[in-house]
Amino acid sequence: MHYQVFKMIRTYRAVLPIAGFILLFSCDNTKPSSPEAKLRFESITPKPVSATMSGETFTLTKDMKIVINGSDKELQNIASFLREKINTATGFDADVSEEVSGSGNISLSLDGANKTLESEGYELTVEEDGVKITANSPAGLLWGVQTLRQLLPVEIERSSSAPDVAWEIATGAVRDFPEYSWRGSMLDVSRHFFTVEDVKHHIDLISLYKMNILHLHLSDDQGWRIQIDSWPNLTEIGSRNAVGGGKGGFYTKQDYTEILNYAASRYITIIPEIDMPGHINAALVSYNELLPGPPIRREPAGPEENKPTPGVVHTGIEVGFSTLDIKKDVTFKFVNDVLRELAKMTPGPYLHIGGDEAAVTKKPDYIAFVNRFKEIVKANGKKMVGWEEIAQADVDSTIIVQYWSNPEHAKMAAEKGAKLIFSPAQKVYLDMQYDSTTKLGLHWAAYIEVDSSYMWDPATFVEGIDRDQILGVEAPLWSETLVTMDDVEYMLFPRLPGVAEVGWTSAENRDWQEYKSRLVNQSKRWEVMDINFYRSPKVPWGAGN
Ligand code: TNX
Repeated sequence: MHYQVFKMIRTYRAVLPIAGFILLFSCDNTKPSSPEAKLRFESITPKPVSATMSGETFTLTKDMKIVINGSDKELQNIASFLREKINTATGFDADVSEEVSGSGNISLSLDGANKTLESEGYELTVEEDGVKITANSPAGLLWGVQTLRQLLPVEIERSSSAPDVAWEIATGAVRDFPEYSWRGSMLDVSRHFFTVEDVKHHIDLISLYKMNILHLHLSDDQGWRIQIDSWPNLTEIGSRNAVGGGKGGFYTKQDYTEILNYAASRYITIIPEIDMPGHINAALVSYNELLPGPPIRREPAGPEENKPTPGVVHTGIEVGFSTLDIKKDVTFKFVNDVLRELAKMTPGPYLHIGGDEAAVTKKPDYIAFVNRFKEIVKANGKKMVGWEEIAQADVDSTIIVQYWSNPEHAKMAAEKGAKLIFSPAQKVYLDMQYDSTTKLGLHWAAYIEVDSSYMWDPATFVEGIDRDQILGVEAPLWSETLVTMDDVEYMLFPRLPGVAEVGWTSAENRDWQEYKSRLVNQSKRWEVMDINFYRSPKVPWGAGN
């Protein structure tokens, strides 16, 4: 039809104004979705509850706006996040506005979302003349924005403007909400320290895949990483080193607040962990009075024997040799002070007290410790989280137990009515090597290839646990062998998006064969983001990788 009009114009120049009129009003402007735009729509990760395409194209143009329905601060923040991404990559100067005018806009709304989407869900509609995202909560809206980001060409991830990109999105609708409310990543900042900037980067990485929990392992035998005013030596001495004798470090309260604020802007809850009563060497060597034994200081053995040595922070990677002493009053002064200060600086509802691998704490002492921690955490207005071993103590429905290795502990926790987080070491310990040739990482639990970390279901992983008791999943990243963010990225990618999907997408909706082609598409984004990832032979990355 276009060609005919064209011919008509050529032949009958005299009727040009009429032809123009016809062209303007009868012409079909519809542009079918490009194969690339379709592929992006099909590659949303984690996989949404539903996503259907309608075959046409929406294109970002320089006159676009981000329209918000109200002056709500959170709405504005989310809009600014999107604006920043779009303007940086496109070179446009899109505004955030409360005025609805023109077309080609992206509108964000906290009104009118379907209640069945619950608190974290969103609806995203892409039509030829605009995009609309609605949600019941700011978190849901951000997840919708993260989906939109994945629908845009990968150049949207650039840190400078990309010329000549057609900013096209396939039209269609996404309706989405998570399977589990706890979708976490844990970063061990004790064995090696990671700066505030590193942690922010980590937050950016997990947010792209809609994770909402960042657990910070703030203390261990090898380093104490958080300022505690009432016990200054914890950081004065206890933060000096890292595994292998490397550079230590710690977060001041101000640093910690900066991390919290950044996480909050991405709707991520920080779970701070102080590991007790074992894994406590960094504190013991900072304060002699905490050393187990009689109040008169005994002569401790040297670090080569793995005994706490005053003033010397352990730099090896062996575990299970340190403990607090339950008979000492000063022990509970310490625990009270630390948890009180930590509770005060943490707005979120949880404190993680560790509780793992207390190999040299006598069993009755261990149970008494956990019961005391429980009371102290409660008195500070927080909910206690602990590694699975705490299931041996008096845990109840107010307690969250983090399963990592022994199914008996998980069952015990469930029988006592506690809630569970699933971090099975042989599936989601992302410090595990991919295979025997991986240069970084450990392998005591397993070699974990990308397919293995994806193919499991928290609801059936340990028999006999009620789905309702499972809050979700968390992927720990222990840092004995990880020094730089490049190392961190290499262990996270490509496994982390898969763990995020285990938490977000129902088991029925997940399939490795289908998922692995989505990963290929996601990897193009990682390349633009300069993420250091493992080119697993399990994934058909395609040419150029
Ligand atoms: C076990 S799992 C640990 C950590 C180590 C990790 C190394 C758990 C609760 N404790 O102390 O860093 O293995 O993979």
